Parts: sequence; C-alpha cells; structure tokens
Amino acid sequence: MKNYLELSAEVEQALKEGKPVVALESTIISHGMPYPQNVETALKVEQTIRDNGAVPATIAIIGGKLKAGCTPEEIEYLGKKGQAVIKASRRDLPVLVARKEDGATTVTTTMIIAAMAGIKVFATGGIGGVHRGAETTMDISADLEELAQTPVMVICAGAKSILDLGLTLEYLETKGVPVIGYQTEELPAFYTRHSGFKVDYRLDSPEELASAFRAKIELGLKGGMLVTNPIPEQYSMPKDVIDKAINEALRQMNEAGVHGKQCTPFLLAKVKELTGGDSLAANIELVLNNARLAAKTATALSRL
Ligand code: PSU
Ligand code: MN
Repeated sequence: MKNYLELSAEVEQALKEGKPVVALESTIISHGMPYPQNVETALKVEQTIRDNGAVPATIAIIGGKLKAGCTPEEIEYLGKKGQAVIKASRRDLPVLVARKEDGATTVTTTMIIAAMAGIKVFATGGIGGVHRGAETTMDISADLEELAQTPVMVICAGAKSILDLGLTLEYLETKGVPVIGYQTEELPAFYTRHSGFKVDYRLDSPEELASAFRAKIELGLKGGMLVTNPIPEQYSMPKDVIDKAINEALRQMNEAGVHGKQCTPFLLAKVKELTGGDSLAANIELVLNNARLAAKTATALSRL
C-alpha cells in the first residue's frame, strides 16, 4: 500500500501527532461545480477546516498515486481539468493506479483512501444513494456499500431528491449504517432542510457525534456512520423550486437515455442549469457548513 498512498507532509505529521484531520473529496471539484468556483470553494473549504482547528486532506488520484492531502496547485489542476478527470469509484481504482492516471474521488473512494491513511472524519456535500426507478435499473451508488464496510464518518447535507430517499434509508438500514441527524430529527435533502423522512437518531454536538463513532469502532462494528447536517436556514432553497427542477432534470435524463455513472453528474448539472446561480450558492454554503462541523467533530474525536 505504501507504494500507492501518498500523504502530504502536513497530513502525515498531524496524524502522527494525533491531531484532527478532515478528508475532502475531489469529485465535487472536478465534476460537481464549474471552474473557477470549484477551485475557489475547495480552497475556502480547506481554510474553514483550518479556522476550526483541524488539518484538511483533500483526496484525489494524481498520476496513479492515492493522495491524502493535495497542494493548492493540485487542486487547481483538478478543477481546471474538470470533467476530463475520470470519476473514480471503487471499481476504477485498480486500472487508474496501474496506468498512473488521474481520478476524481467520489464519497466511496475518498472513504477508502481516508481509511488507508488513518483519517476518520470526512466532510462533503451530498452522497450517492438509491436512484429513483432502481427496482428496474439497479442503479444504487457504491457510496452505500462503502458506508457499510469502511470506518469513516461522513458528514454531508443529506442526499438530493434526484434519489429515492426512502429506498436509500432502507438500504442503509439493511447494511447497518447509522444515519444521524445533526440537531434535527428529519433527514435533510441537500438544498432544503426537509425531506419528510426521519433519521435514526438526532445528536446535538460534535462531542456526541465523536463518542457514537468511537463506540462503533470499539465495538468492532465495521463500516462508517452517516451524519446529515441541514443547510443553514438562510441559504436553503424553497422545496417547490428545487422539486420542480429535479423532476425536469429526471425527465430530460430519461429522454436523453443517460445511464450508468453519467446519471448523477447529468442530474446535478441539469438541476444547476435549471435553478441558475441560486443552487450553486446554496451548494457552496452547505459544504462550508459541513466542513465546520467536521473540523469540530474531528477535534472532539482526537480528545477522546
Ligand atoms: N451527490 C451530490 N453531489 C455530488 C455527488 C453526489 O449531491 O457531487 C457525487 C459524489 O462524489 C458522490 C457521487 O460520491 O457523486 C455519487 O455518484 P454515483 O451516484 O454515480 O455513485
Ligand atoms: Mn450509479
């Protein structure tokens, strides 16, 4: 593994000293936002983590190396190259590494690389899940299987209702993944604070999140924990606006015959297009909000 994994000096030092480290994904940079807002946001997220007392580790695959901790130049490179960077899930790792290619890490591969490096907390925007119509397409994100097997706490703003949120919760239950609401009993739906679905447990502080995660690890229960942190009220979007955009995006996806790994990027881009700049602004704010909570939770975990 040592031949493949490359920690930045700062991340390596922090982990050695037991300091809090927060992992960040790179699909959100290459595929999730347009350039240059993607690079600006990625750097701002890193700064937010520092401001809250932890060390950021942006994770990506560059020239076949599994990177835990990217330089600002590497973040710029991934952001500028954009969609030309392969969206890398678990199944993509072997060939990308062997061919020394680049890869933008999804929630799945960010968790894998974070766990290899020894990082326990990961902040992102939204996770993948069970797609609407999965009963016929079988399109279920590998993110859910990763949460079932890899010991990393993922702090997100819930999942977008491009997915079937009810089936996503059922799948996570089957796989034994705790779904926590941060200061809420309701599963947040990314752009909005409301989905109509309940989380498993409500926890109210970084300390509570840290001790639940530690208990999971110490009990020897494999897998991660999903923390859903609602977008701050002042940035949330009206549910009817976002629902309308999502329905239209789904319609266009079916019409265009998009399938497989292109589904999520297609839907995300369409929703953005249909809602204009509003959804990008909301997206940036919720990621920053998750970064703050992740830094505080990693700090609490490092003190246990
Ligand atoms: N959902 C979002 N924003 C994202 C993603 C999902 O709201 O950027 C990205 C994440 O990297 C996630 C991946 O891990 O898409 C899931 O892709 P798929 O559905 O193909 O598994
Ligand atoms: Mn899929």
